[in-house]
Amino acid sequence: KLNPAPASTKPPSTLLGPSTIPTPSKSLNDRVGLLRGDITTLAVDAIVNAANRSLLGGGGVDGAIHRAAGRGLLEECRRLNGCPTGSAKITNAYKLPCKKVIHTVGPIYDAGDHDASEKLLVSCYTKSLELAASNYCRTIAFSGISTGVYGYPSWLAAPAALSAIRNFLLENDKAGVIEKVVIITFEKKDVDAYNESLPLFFPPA
Ligand code: AR6
Repeated sequence: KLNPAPASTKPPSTLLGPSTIPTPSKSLNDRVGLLRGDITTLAVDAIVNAANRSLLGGGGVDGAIHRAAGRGLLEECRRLNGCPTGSAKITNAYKLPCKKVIHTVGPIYDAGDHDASEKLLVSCYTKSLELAASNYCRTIAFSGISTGVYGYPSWLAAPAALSAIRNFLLENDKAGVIEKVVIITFEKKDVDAYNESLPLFFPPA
């Protein structure tokens, strides 16, 4: 069920051109959900980690995922030889309740070149969904990518993420592998950003 949009201070609707105004679709909306909590507790098929290019762990959600998964995850990540920004790699989940971990590397936000940052962020979501589908992961949960240490403002990241998810479900997932995409937020700023953007990209049918 979609959350109601709170009063807006920064209208992300300005990011939507007239040709991209989404049409309502109940079946599409049923495939996307918003939760607040800790991604390491979710028993979905795949969770998406906001990693860095080394894939060897770090702070934020990456640190939480590695701590909860245990040493096996780090050992597998060592064999992956890192990952470029905007791309994604998949591993097993070890002690986590999910089945797989998809590690994606978001951009460090560059306000001077917003378009380049946005392209990379969209690519993170698209590549992660592609990997999930090709590994038969039907349920996937995303934490915010780049919205912590990497400084991407949540109110700009949320519409980019939702646009990528919507496009993937409509255009790329013709076989309908992905049943549910969960966005799990941790902080109030992220909750507010998604509450504002969700009805724009997934309007109530
Ligand atoms: N569950 C869900 N979301 C979380 C959790 C959690 N347990 N912990 C944090 N978040 P960040 P980035 C949210 O900084 O900006 C690491 O050191 C958080 O509120 O984890 O992509 C990596 O190794 C924020 O909205 O990732 C990289 O070096 C979102 O997760 C660098 O940070 C992402 O924040 C990546 O920075």
